[in-house]
Amino acid sequence: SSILCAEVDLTFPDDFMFGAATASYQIEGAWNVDGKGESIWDHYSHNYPEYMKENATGDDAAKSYYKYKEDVKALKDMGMNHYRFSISWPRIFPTGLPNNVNEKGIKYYNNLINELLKYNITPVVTMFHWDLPQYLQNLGGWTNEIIVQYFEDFARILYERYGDRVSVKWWLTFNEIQNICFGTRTKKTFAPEPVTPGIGYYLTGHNILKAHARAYRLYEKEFPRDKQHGKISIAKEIMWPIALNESSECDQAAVNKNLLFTSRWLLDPIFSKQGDYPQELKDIIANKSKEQGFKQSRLPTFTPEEVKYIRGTADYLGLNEYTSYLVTMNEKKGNVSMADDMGVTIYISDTWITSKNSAWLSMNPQSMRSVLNWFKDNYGEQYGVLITENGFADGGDLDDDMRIKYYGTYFAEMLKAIHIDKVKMIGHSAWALIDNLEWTTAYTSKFGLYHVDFKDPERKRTPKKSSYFMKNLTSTRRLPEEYLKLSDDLAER
Ligand code: GBH
Repeated sequence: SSILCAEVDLTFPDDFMFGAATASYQIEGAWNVDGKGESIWDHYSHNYPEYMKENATGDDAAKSYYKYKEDVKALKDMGMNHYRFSISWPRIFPTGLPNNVNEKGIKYYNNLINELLKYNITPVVTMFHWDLPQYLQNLGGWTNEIIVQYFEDFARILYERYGDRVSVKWWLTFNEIQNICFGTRTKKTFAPEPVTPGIGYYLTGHNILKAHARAYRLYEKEFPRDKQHGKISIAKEIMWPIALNESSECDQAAVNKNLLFTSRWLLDPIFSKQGDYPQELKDIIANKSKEQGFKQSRLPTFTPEEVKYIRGTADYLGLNEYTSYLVTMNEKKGNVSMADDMGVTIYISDTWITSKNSAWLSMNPQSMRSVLNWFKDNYGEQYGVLITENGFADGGDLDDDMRIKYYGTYFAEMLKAIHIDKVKMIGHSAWALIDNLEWTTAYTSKFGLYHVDFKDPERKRTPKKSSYFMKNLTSTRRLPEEYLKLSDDLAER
């Protein structure tokens, strides 16, 4: 029976999955151990140390390659049902090509999966969380369509070697496609280093959509669902845009334009009934391209067969949901880039509580409910939603009260989405299980429910206060009432 409170049911449905997430480059270390090949993040951090905070690298990171049993124990101690982790492609195929399988790499993830299964923790496997084999990058990375075939080969070996265990059924092909595209925008914030904004940017998204669909269709064809019971999707990041001036029609238009360029661009081809890129997006980029002297649109086109092939290639939605920003229209002409095509400026309100060294991330719990409703209204209510990431950054203190407040208020809004708005939720994965390398921000911004001592060669893990909050949540399956009010207070800011 549910406990009702201030008219919001504060209990989590019985089948709601609690879990936590990580990604290979951010935690594993052992960058050149046991036959692993070089990834673009190894290459980038070694060759452009000036772009990494404190010249850090992921060479050792949290040493999860050696300490994975401790990571699993942390999940178990918090009473969690699932673990979202990613596979390092160059650990499996050192060059990314399928002609050379690294059995030691295969074994590492088998050990991890078996350790999870010992404790009834369900694996949620991300195939690609940004650590592309450098060899494939040398071929042009995601801008060369040849990679679609190589991604299919990579997906096949994962299904073959890991999909045999029934509880290995939650797959995510890609983490945050748009962020992979951002790798073409400027060398300073993201690997790889070739910078081709406005062209490589769209080409990257285009080939990734094709690669995703290939992995999905491959599963349908070669891994019958009566034998493997997989559910496949992507993890999409959606930051919720809010009109800078709520009564301005122009700012309202900026909200829609922002969603068009950040989210509908990649979601419509997979989740919409008609498939393909939105017509509005095609028109804007075609017109811009023409104005700029291009003979054709910088946005690549799908053939009708490709539209059909990509449409419907998801069994649920993986959602990385962190925060909001304010948007307003920007008519200034800039360089050839997605930002210029979109023509929207983004602000963070100085009344918001932002997180340490990750200024883009502010505490905006309402973004959770808004995004969940937006997705349902746009793509239908048939898709269950698994929150694949959600979390707050700080300096790494064990007394992480801000993180607790963040999770408490975001869960409050999620419960409203579940019980009031009838959004079909699968579960929640906290980012992150342990402190890790936060990409170029490296070790200056910490997201873990567990502290990792990066000065200690043993990388000792210690539970933070927030891990006890999670433990309480998984055992009571009920959110303490105070977070409803705390969330309302944050909305006032
Ligand atoms: C997720 O990405 C990632 O999946 C995960 O690996 C990461 O650790 C986690 O979130 C926390 O950040 O160019 O200055 O406007 C989100 C990472 C955040 C990267 C927003 C790009 C834009 C910053 N992204 N960011 S900026």
